[in-house]
Amino acid sequence: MPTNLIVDTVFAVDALLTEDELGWKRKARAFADERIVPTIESDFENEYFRRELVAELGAAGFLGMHLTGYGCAGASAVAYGAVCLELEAADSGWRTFVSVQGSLAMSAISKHGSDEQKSTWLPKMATGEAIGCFGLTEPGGGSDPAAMTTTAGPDGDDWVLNGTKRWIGLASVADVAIIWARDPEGTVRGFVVPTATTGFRATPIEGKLSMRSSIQCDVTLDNVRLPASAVLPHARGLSAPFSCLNEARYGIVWGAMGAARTCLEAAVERSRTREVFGAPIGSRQLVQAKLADMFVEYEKGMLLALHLGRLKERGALTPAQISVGKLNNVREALSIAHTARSILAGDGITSEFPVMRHMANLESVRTYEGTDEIHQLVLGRALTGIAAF
Ligand code: TGC
Repeated sequence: MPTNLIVDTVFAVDALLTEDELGWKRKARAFADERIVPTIESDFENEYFRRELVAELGAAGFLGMHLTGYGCAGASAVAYGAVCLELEAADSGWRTFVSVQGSLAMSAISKHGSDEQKSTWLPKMATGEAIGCFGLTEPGGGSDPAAMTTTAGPDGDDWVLNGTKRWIGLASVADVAIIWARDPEGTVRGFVVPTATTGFRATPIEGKLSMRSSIQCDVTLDNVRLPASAVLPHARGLSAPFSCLNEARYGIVWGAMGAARTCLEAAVERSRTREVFGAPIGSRQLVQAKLADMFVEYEKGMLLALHLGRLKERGALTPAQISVGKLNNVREALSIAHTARSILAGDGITSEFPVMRHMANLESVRTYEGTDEIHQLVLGRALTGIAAF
């Protein structure tokens, strides 16, 4: 069976996309197949971030593609989701790159920045000439950004930043960091920080067994002095960084289904070709039951992603709805990866198949941008009106 037959059956999700959206999807799939898949196993093994792909992602128009103006494509939410799907079908690390660049760093500037900040950074970030990162999370409170201790103190016309951030994607290769810090009144403010600024230091976190083709860092801000023009003028309070997290979480809803699809395809292919007890394992009812359950969850996840995308295009997507998508699709993608690994048996733990790599990556995806538990609590609050954080 051709591998893409799976996606074209049952609910025919591709048939629900516009020609423009299908064009983006095909372009991303070709990019993933030609530029990521051939080297991803060794890059993952060697913890190698393939820097040259950044400009190629920019040339393809994927960086900040859902934004409008300043060199960005102004594509639909579904087109962006479809690109996330195809990139993550190759590896979560590269979907993460596109998310950090477009959904977090560029979105922060686009939503909350001045005209000068937009014209300085967005065109360069859209082409990949400049890499951005997003410094929100701190060592003392990943799930609780309100526990933020990084400070921004005014000093004459300047601001001076002090503090530490953790798990900041791409920070050590970034040209610009969006840093969130508290001002003396306790209000969370955002700052556009060129990473060459004295006092900014990013150190890659070592020993990761997940997202190994990507980079996550500890960041220290030691008396980082910035001009008044560095503050994001339209960002006040935690709702500003959360508005960017909404964008990134939305991309994950789609991306996770890409990882799931690759695992499902590997399991289907194996079930047709691997013979045990004198017959293909796919002829066994137990294996077919597993495949059917994986497939049902994959198709449901795709329909959920598409529904959220259409809501987003109408400006009607709520944070609670995004939580449904992030919680469900990552949880089910991980379950699909686990089941695929069981169908592949011992070979499933090797890098001959992409399944274990996706499974390891999805553990990170399950944790960042709001853990399962955080999204359960967001939904618990939406249902009961009671916050149980
Ligand atoms: P609370 O502190 O009471 O509210 C603060 C303000 O934020 C508003 N808000 C939102 N606004 C827009 N979208 C959302 N999703 C929002 N969630 C909250 C809220 O209305 C309030 O506004 P205002 O105007 O009243 O001040 O926060 P809360 O009680 O609403 O939320 C608590 C909780 C636990 C849900 C929230 O803290 C949360 O989502 N925690 C998880 C944080 C998280 O996802 N962290 C991961 C960050 S990942 C990352 O930084 C980059 S990973 C990629 C990489 O760099 O590699």
